[in-house]
Amino acid sequence: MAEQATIFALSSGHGRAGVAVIRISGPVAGSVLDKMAAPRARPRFAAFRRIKDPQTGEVIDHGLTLWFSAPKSETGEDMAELQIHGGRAVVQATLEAIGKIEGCRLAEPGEFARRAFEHGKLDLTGIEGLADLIDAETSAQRRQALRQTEGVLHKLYGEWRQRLIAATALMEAAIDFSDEADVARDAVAKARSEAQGLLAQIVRHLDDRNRGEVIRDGFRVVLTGAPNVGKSSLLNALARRDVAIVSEEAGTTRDIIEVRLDLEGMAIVVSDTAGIRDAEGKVEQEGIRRTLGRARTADLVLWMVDATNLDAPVPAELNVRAEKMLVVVNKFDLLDSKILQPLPEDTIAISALTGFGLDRLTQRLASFARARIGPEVEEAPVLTQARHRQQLDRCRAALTSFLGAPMQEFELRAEDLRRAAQALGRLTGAIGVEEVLGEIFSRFCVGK
Ligand SMILES: Nc1nc2c(ncn2[C@@H]2O[C@H](COP(=O)(O)OP(=O)(O)OP(=O)(O)O)[C@@H](O)[C@H]2O)c(=O)[nH]1
Ligand SMILES: [Mg+2]
Repeated sequence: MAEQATIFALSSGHGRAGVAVIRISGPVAGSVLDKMAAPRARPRFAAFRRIKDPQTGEVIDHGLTLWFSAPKSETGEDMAELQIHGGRAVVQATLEAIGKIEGCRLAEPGEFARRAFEHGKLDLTGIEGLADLIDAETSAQRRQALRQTEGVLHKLYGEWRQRLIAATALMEAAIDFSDEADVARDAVAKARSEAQGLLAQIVRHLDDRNRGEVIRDGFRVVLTGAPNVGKSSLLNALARRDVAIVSEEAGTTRDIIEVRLDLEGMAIVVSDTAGIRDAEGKVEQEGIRRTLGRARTADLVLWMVDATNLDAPVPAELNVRAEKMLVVVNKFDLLDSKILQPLPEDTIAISALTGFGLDRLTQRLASFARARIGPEVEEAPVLTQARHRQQLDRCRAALTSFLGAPMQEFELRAEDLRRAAQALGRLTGAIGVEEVLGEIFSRFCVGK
């Protein structure tokens, strides 16, 4: 293998800051320290040094330096880290100085993570967990991503794959000893019972109502109602900023507008939509089509009505199951409190204008989300990504085929098990994953 380039990048955020962290990984990482911040620090100990330009000797900054020799580093290669002052000019000059050293070049997005993967420091599920951890906006997302970087999925899927490989070996033994009926029968029986046990576990793991994906991607709430009931006003009130246009003109909103909220540590994605009515205009009709589509995939649909027109019926085309629907009565401020009529049961009264009832509404949203996500169980790893679900589905299909077909066809049945194991290998990155690597690593920013 050709010697890898040494890569470097600003790993902390861009822009003015107290401290900036520059990471360097690859074969000449140590000599970067020798040339710019000598003497080199003891491995894994911080050392305060002057940081110099390797060509002119000019002092660029003072800062902490760290040295990790391979393989005990995040990437598994020699690595150095400079913690310098976070001014733009300091960072710029330091990056330029490192770039002058032979063998060094700026890292591409995700390249540090990719090297960690290539050196076996993390499997693919761990890398995906790392990307999720960096993107995490709520505490539930953070906890889930952290568990994944710590290897819960890697361990689970790795174990399953080992069991499948062992079962495949049993089928191969059956092929080798096919003229000794007893031995072959025994081996097949063992392989079958192993496959049955695994299939049950995988089915249970898949049948989780997408909990992990909801934590990761957010609980989806869609605001629907007739035009002018105040959907956009409610969105703005929940977001505490002016995201959507509000106007007394009916049919204002056409495109779907989304905001992400953090409710009690859970990510909630609220979408404002076009009001549903028999619209004439093509644009508005398209808007309504999108509303209905979004409502179909939502975790919860809010049907909003105007307090002064409580009888507005839910349109038939908004075909949502009752347990996924919450009726919200808006513009409560317009009712004369003396002639308050009782509200239909299980509805929530609010005023997007005055803020009345919004606390109660957000509490209800959070409790819907909590019910959907379920309690966070530390030990039981949950599926977090569609990519994983896809490979697990393939594994399940191969196992089902294994168990459903004639066992005498040893070769074909061994092939079923091999396919099942391959699906899990693709999941963790143990085999044939070139096609997904680019996509996974491009999610990272430069410096990670
Ligand atoms: N009095 C009162 N007026 C409100 C309230 N919420 C919204 N409005 C007013 O109702 C009108 C329509 O509000 P929007 O938020 O644009 O309604 P919408 O449901 O998004 O309407 P479309 O986008 O046309 O479907 C605006 O004039 C708002 O100021 C409320 O709680 N009380
Ligand atoms: Mg609107």
